[in-house]
Amino acid sequence: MNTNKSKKLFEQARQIIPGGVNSPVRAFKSVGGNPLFIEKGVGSKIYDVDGNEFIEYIGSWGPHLFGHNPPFIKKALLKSIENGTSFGAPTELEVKMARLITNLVPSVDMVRMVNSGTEATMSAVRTARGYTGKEKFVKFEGCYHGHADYFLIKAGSGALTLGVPTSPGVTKGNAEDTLLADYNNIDSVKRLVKANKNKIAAVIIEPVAGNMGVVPADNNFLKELRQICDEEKIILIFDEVMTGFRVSQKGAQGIYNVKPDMITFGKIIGGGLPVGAFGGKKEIMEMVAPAGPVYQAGTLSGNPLAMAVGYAALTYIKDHPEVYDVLEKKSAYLENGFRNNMKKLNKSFAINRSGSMMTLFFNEGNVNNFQAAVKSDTVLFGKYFHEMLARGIYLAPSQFEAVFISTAHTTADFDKTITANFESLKAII
Ligand code: KE4
Repeated sequence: MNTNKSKKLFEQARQIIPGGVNSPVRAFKSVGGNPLFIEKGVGSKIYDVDGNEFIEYIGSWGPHLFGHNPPFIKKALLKSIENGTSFGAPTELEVKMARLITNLVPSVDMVRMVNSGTEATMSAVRTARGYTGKEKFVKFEGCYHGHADYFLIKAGSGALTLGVPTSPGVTKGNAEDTLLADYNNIDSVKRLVKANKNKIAAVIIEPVAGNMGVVPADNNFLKELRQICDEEKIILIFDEVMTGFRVSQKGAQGIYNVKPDMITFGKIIGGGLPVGAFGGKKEIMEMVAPAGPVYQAGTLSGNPLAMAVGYAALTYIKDHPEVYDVLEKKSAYLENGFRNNMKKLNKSFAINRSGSMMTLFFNEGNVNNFQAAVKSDTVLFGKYFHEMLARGIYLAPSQFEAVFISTAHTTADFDKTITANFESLKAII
C-alpha cells in the first residue's frame, strides 16, 4: 500500500503540531507505524491522501451513527451556512435542540450546550459540586471523561493507551479530590463512601465504558450505584458522550432503566461538528449561570452550524427509532462473523459489544473491568491492526477503544471485514 503522501505530511506535522496530531490517539503510538492522513469520508468508507480506500469503524470516534456525510446532514449544514456561521446570541434552533433532547431523554429537564465532551463532563462535575457544596467526586479506573485536570487521574482511553497512569501538570489538589473506584465493583464504591462521609459531591461513570475498550456495566451495578447515591445524597452523573444516542434512542439509561441526576453528551449530538452538552434535573441545572451561581460559558456553545447538524441527526433518531434494530442486526452479524472465525482458529478472545459499539480484546478471559482490560496483549493488537489495515479495514488504532458500526455499513462491508479478520488472526497467531 502506497502511503508516501501520508508519511511526508506526518514528517511536516511533527515539526509544528505536538506529536503531529491534534489528539494523541490518532498518532498510532500504541499500534506503531505512521498515521494515515485522510482526505474524505463517504458512507462507511474513508480515503487517504494516497488514494487508498478503507472500510472504517472509527466513525470520527463515535459521531457518525449514519456514516460519513449522509445527505440529510450535509443538506442541514449547507442550508444553515447560508445565514452565516455564528452570532454569539441566542437562536431559535438552540431552543428546538434543547426541547428535542429533553423530550428524547427522560432524565433531562434542562440542558446546556458546550463544544466538547470534556467541557460537558467538567461542567457537570462543577455543577454537582456547586449544588451539593461538597468537593470530592468518584470516577472509575478505565473510564475516560475527557482531559480536564481532575479526570486525568489514572484515566483510560488516551492516557491508558499512552501508558501514563496520571498526567504531569495535574496538581496534587486535583488528585486529592478525585476518588478512584473499580468498574463493576460496588464494594469499592462503598469503601470510598464510608471513608469520605458527606464529602462526595458526585459519582461520574460511563454506563457502558468505551475507553478501556467496551466494558458494559453489570446489570445490578448501576442500580446499586443509584441506591448508594440516593442514600448519601450524591449526584449520579452518566457520562454518555459516547453512548448517548449510540446504544439506544435514550442512550445507556434506556437499556439499564436507571435514571442519573445528570448526564453528559457529545459526538452523535453534533453529527461530526464540535458539540457537547450536559443536562439533568431542573433544580440542579438551575445552579448554572446565569440562572445560578455556578459559572460556565463558551463563545461557540450552541453555535448555529453545530445545532443545525446536531438537530438533523437527533430529529432523524426521533423519527426513526427502528434505526437501533438495524444497527443491532448489523453489529450482531459482524460480531458473529468474528466469533465463527475464532472457533475455526480455536481461539477465544473476548468480544464485548453494546449495540453498535464493540471491542475485540486480545485477551482470552472475561473483560469486565480495567484490571482485566489491561491484561490484553497490546503488541498482538498492534500486529492485528496493521494486518487489517493492509486488507483495507481501518480500525481504532488502540486496543482500549471501541469500533463503531453505522447504518452505512453494508453486508458486503462486513463480509470483507470478517474475511480480513480471519486472515489477519491466522497471520499473527
Ligand atoms: P471530547 O472532549 O474528546 O469531545 O470528549 C471527551 C470524552 C468524554 N467522555 C467520554 C465517554 C468519551 O469517550 C470522550 C472522548 N472519547 C475519545 C475516544 N475514546 C475521543 C478520541 C480522542 O481523544 O481523540
